[in-house]
Amino acid sequence: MSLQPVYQEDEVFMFDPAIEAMPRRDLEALQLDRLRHTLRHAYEKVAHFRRKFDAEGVKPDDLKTLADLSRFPFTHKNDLRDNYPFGMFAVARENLLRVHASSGTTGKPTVVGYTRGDLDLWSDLMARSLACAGARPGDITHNAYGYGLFTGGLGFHTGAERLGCTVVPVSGGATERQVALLNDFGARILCCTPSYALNIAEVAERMGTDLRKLPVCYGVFGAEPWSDAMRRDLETRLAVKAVDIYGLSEIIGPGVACECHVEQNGLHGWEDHFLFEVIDPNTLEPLPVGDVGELVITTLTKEALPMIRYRTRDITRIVDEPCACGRTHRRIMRITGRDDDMIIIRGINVYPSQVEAVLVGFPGIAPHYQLVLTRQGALDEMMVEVEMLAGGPTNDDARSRKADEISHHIKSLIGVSCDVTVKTPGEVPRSEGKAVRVKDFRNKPRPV
Ligand code: DLL
Repeated sequence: MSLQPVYQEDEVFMFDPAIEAMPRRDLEALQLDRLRHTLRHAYEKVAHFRRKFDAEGVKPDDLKTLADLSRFPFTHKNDLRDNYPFGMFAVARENLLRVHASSGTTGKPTVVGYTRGDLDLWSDLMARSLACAGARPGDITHNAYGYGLFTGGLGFHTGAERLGCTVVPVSGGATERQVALLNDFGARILCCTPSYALNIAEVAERMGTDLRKLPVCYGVFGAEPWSDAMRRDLETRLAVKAVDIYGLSEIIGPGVACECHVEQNGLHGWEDHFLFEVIDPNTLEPLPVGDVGELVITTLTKEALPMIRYRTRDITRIVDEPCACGRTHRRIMRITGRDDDMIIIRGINVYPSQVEAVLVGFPGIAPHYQLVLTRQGALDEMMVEVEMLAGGPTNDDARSRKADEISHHIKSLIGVSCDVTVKTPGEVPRSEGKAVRVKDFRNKPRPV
């Protein structure tokens, strides 16, 4: 296999330049028009929305400006569960070409569905996102997102085809084979969760395959929170540009927002199809652009499953600054975590991604970790489980010194006291999709 440059700084390439670089004024006019239509569609076709609008005393025609959206009720994940499986759809079931569902670790899964038009839109948005991340027509795209009810696999698959890429539909798992295929096929684009990318890198190192020498030059990583420290680590191990992509099944799947490879600084939210708000999760009031809060999304063109003010629980802020890539769609900054992932340790709020930022790159420590939560009386305790780097000292003494060092850093950087256990290499479970970062035993006994 020929050696390629680490990565090429390609020129900006937009899948849909007229839309992606649209002047804001035109974009907002388009949003208003589409929002009016969506509110009517939801009200007329979905009993749930009709009931909710009526209860709030609002009608679709009350929307005169984009700001009027704040008068309309929110939609929650539970609304989908309560209407399980098909009660939230605005079209007859026969008009759905596909359904996806969340894994539903708590309670019933949430089911989402797509008309032919929705699938077309999703492919376009994923093609747009992949191009934004650095993919080009003709690229080999290695897709290690899980195929199945999860939206990752098929979302990337149809989007890459729409862009004109050659897709390797490998799905998650069988990591040695992933390494062999990356080596043999020479993919330029790697698509998977950041935690799985790390797993692939580690297995490649063990197999003696130097991923840095392969043609892969862009990693399109998302579906879970990750930190800038993790980005740097992945960029070094894989010699790629690591680009963040965001989405959620209730809205469409991946392709709601994506970073550009030019700035790698916040994800362009595709505002011609989605309206983004950030609210204060306590007062539920919309916050000004730039403030940190919960992301709320309204779909503007979805047929089967219009979503009005969907509370994502994802914490972020939106920035309205020009981007060097020329796209005018505002950027959603890296999601720090979900408000339901937030852990309160002795009154201090902690997101797993903050702990990650301390651990990744810590001397002598591998970038694999889990947080174990327990409850002592009324107080929550957090234990951090990490691992020594392979090849380093693994005796009890070395590990306990390292644990003290890490605990000290977490205390000084995040402000929480926690116990740290440093395990031997390979002891922390590896991810093949979304990583399990938190093991929560606060309401159940911890298995021995
Ligand atoms: O995770 C869709 C997806 C697939 C996105 C592949 C990107 C790549 P769900 O399984 O419904 O859909 O999970 C959605 O995952 O509300 C966030 O909490 C989290 N999430 C998704 N992308 C990111 C990201 C897919 N880039 C939930 N950063 C969302 C942080 C993310 N969290």
